Amino acid sequence: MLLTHSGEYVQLLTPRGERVDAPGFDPWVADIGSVELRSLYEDMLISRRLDTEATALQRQGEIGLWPPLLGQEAAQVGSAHALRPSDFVFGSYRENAVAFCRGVDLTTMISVWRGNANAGWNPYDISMAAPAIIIGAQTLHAVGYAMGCDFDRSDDISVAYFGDGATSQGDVNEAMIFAASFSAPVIFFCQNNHYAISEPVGVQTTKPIADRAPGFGIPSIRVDGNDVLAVFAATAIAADRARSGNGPTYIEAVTYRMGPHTTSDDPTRYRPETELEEWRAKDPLDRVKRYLMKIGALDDAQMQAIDDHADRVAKDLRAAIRALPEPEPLSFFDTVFAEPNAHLARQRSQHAAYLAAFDGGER
Ligand SMILES: Cc1ncc(C[n+]2csc(CCOP(=O)(O)OP(=O)(O)O)c2C)c(N)n1
Repeated sequence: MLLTHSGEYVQLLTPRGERVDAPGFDPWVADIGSVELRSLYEDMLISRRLDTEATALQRQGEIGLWPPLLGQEAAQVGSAHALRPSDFVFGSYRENAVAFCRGVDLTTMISVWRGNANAGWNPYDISMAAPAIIIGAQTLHAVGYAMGCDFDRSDDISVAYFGDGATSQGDVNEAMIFAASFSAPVIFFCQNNHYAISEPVGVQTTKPIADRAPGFGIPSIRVDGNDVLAVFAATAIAADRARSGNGPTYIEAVTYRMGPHTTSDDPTRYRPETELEEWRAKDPLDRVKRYLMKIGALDDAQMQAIDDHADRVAKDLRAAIRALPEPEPLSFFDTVFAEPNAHLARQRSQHAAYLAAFDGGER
């Protein structure tokens, strides 16, 4: 049976770096040899480097806020690699490794968090919508887009990424009903990172999250979200189902948010250190590294080259972010609506007057 929703999860690579068989899933990763796995590892490592760099930039006052993805690299990189460039992705604010895999310009991505841009990247450049801050709203957009693919007789699909907390949101449930009713070619990709800010997942559900989808008529797969191979296989299966007219699939990737919700959160107030230790042992990068080393597909020189690459990306990003020109404060009013209107014009002039009050050091 390919699809499971029993509380067990699919795993192909154990935390100790052992490859285990998972009938039904193995064929979907048959093309992933040493070279491909090394490149998945490299993308995960760069994603982690970007994430820690962005966190550091926030701590140094260079950007205003950052939602870390530390610990979720396999869920994001594994799923993103199973998609085609023409498939369309709808994510929340945390899918920055997905955006990286889709080829986003990193400076553009981070400029939003510095206040230099409103929405970040151009969705059509990377077939990925701008990040959704409203929890779960993007699931409705993804279903609508998928239905559009159907109407256009295209075999492109869409993917909605969301968190465990979002599963309690009305929008997500409405999206699932619509997707099931219209057999929309969409993947619901839930990263169960165990927390919705300070709320543990047990407050959202007392059952595995994947158990919900069959009630909507959507088959689900529960997968080890820290296992890049298992996530790739699950997403490839779901994408194939959608492309071949079999409608939506729900994936619950069981992972863990190692950092805070955002840089303004303090997880020590609600999260036991022992839990963190437990998940540190399941690190998504370590297991791939161990496996690659075990099969002789990664040596010290290759490792150094990957580290150097990640360092270069981070260094270039830092330089580009610091070189961004100061934004003109009133320009933000220009991009709220397509047409000017009196309400916004009033707000603009009031804000201009407020800023003018600072001239000459007066407050
Ligand atoms: C509709 C809505 N309600 C509440 C919030 C405030 N909020 C921001 S993040 C968050 C938790 C989301 O948790 P989850 O869906 O598990 O995603 P994660 O941040 O863990 O990736 C909440 C409640 C919001 N942004 N939108």
